[in-house]
Amino acid sequence: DMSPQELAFQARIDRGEKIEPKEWMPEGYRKTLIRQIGQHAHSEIVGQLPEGNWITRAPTLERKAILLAKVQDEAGHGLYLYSAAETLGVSRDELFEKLHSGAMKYSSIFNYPTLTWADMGAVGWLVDGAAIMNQVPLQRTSYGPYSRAMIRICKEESFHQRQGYSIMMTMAKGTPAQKDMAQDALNRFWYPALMMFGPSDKDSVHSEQSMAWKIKMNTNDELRQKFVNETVPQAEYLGLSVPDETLAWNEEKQGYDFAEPDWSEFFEVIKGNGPCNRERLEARVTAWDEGAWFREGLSAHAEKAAAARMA
Ligand code: FAQ
Repeated sequence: DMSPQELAFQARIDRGEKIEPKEWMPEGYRKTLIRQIGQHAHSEIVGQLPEGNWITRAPTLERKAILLAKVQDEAGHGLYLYSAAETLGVSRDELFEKLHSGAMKYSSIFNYPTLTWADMGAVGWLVDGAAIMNQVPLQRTSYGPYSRAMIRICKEESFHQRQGYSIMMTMAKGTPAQKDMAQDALNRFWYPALMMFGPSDKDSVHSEQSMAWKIKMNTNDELRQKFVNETVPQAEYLGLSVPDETLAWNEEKQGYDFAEPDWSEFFEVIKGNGPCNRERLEARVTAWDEGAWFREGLSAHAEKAAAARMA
């Protein structure tokens, strides 16, 4: 039972209007956006860690420069998304505090380790590939600052996805040992990538309301299916095999039948018990603590500059 104000708000959403920061919105809409945009921002920042792990060990200067640029883009995406969240009345410090205390999540995928150089290929190809699949529809999301952030972010994500696929092509066409590394990376990242879309629709608590508000444009299962349909031919082109014996083209649904990820593993990872959860959070908290002197210096400088302007 919606109030007249809520009915009018829903009618704006249904007409495809964008909601802007200073406008009235239901508290639930605001809270859901802060949760989703905040978690997305945290994912970008924590997502720098698995790839940052390989910058010093990239095989060539060119690969190193490309990887460095990609990881820098992720910092930019994070800052862009924190700014979008701030327009909803939450401060950046509050969001960081919630990440560091474990009160807010970040994507499950970044709790898996990156063991070999081929993982840089698999992350770009599969993780950025899944990210794009989810984020392209979000360019049409109802909240103005979020949708505009997505437009810019998607352009960079598509470069990221291609750089990953380029690494996979080199590895898959390389020596037998390199091809084995590429296959191993695909084996380890396939199911975690499928988990990025969230739990199956029947277990997704937020989908229905978020889709009515156009905070989400598709269900988790819809996007997961789309990802599998697009990615399987890419694996075939590489001459690699998707680690799913049940994988089969289904003519009727014009899509692949595929095995679901192990959902108990997913729920463990989002509870904090994945292979790298502790290490990732520790790295973020340490970076925050060790950066205190720098933040203080910036604030002191800003105060001095403001005082000088007043004088
Ligand atoms: N990981 O009711 P739903 C990137 C949680 S891309 C962790 O279905 P919702 C780029 C969910 O929060 C990755 N938690 O939830 C990059 C909820 O718990 P809560 C980031 C997950 O929100 C690439 C509970 O499960 N992208 O970073 C996950 O409607 C390479 C119930 O689930 C985005 O964030 C998960 N995978 O749908 C960077 C996109 N899935 O909050 C570096 C925007 C679900 O009540 C390198 N987000 N949960 O405690 C979304 O589209 C949605 O939030 C979903 C989840 C689809 C992720």
